[in-house]
Amino acid sequence: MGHRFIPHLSADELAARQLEGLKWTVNHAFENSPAYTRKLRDMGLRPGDVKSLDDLSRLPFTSVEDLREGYPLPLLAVPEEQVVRIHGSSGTTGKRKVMAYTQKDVDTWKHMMARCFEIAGCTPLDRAQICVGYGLWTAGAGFQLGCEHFGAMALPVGPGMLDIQVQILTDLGATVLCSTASMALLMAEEVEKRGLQDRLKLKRGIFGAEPHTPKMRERFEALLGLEDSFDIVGMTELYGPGTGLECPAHDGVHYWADLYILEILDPETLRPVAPGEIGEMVVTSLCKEASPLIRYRTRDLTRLVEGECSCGCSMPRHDKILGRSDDMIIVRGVNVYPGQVAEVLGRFPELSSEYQIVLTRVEGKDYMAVNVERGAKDLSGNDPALAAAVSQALHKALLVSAKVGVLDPGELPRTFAKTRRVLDERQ
Ligand code: DLL
Repeated sequence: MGHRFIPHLSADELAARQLEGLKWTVNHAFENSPAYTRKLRDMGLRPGDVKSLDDLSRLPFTSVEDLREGYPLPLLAVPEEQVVRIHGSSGTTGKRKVMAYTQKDVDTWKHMMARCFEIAGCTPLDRAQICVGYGLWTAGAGFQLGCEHFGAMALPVGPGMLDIQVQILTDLGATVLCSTASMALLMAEEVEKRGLQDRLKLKRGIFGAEPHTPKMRERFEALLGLEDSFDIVGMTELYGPGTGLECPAHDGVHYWADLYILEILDPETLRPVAPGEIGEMVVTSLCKEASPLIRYRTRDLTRLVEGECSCGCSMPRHDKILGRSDDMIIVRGVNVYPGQVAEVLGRFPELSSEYQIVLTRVEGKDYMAVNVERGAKDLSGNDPALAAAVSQALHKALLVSAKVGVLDPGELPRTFAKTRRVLDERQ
């Protein structure tokens, strides 16, 4: 099918591009980045040693610790005069991750983001309201670059500022909403509160940056009157948003395998998992100049989706991001992922999509509380019975006891960035 930004590549063509990019990346990193020269030498590798794609498995891993060691410009592989931009992650845990970009890196990123607008079915007549942070965070810059390069009209509002958001939504008739999943929910609830649904022209949502549940998505799709919405993935280390996008077939996320190689590895053994199994995403960039990535361990968990997609895009797919290996919390010796809690809550139609896990320690013992919200006011009534049923279901799924608190709709905190689901008060 006629994509302007997404190339249609056969498996052989893709493999040839990957090999060329891998060779270039390893040579570039070896020659120009002292951190990589050390790493590659330690493995007994020299430039020119990569001869086939199978040689990827001989390359050393790069981790978040490598980024921290090289702070503030980790892995830098170009002279400073070629660096035109930096971006950084929010840095809520530990040091901020700061990555450098050359002009070519910025251009690759804008192309990658334009592909996302293309796959989402946008046209140059679309008006995209960009409601994410501009600044150090990659989100605003990424959507902006991609939208303009694609040729649609960018409405760069930024996050929060609900009065301005609804004004631009209605006055300028935005047709595409670009935001985090949390901001999409916040906007949807605001639109409902103000009774503005009939005045919106929104058709599509491109939302991501954090995990979301089907329930959360159903709610903002319904309240905003979206015809369709698309999960967008990305990370600061690999340019920013737009490393992949869910397509209209909604059967996984197409990722740009001509720009980076994705391996799904067992986080313990660091060997490939069986096809279709869940593992850690490990990425190797193929044309990133300023901060190349060789087998970067993202900590994100997903699986590959096999086969061809009915949407006609030849780029391979991974499942949505199911969580992060460092999201795991340990309660009384039991491993718990927030996503598991979300999944259990999804089975209760009486509840909204929102939840918060609070961990405390009393006299050396861990306690887990899970606060949830009723989906609508008129569902109030038998909260103790509902709390008991949810608690029982959580215990069955997690093998941990949780004290469940049922709150009023909208009582849990809303955010326009990424929602923090776990409050660990044990330290
Ligand atoms: O969150 C980039 C981004 C902005 C992506 C806007 C999409 C939209 P970081 O702040 O570096 O970059 O965080 C990257 O966020 O490793 C995942 O753990 C998580 N993440 C990103 N997108 C999704 C998603 C941006 N669609 C980290 N679903 C990643 C689940 C996501 N998790």
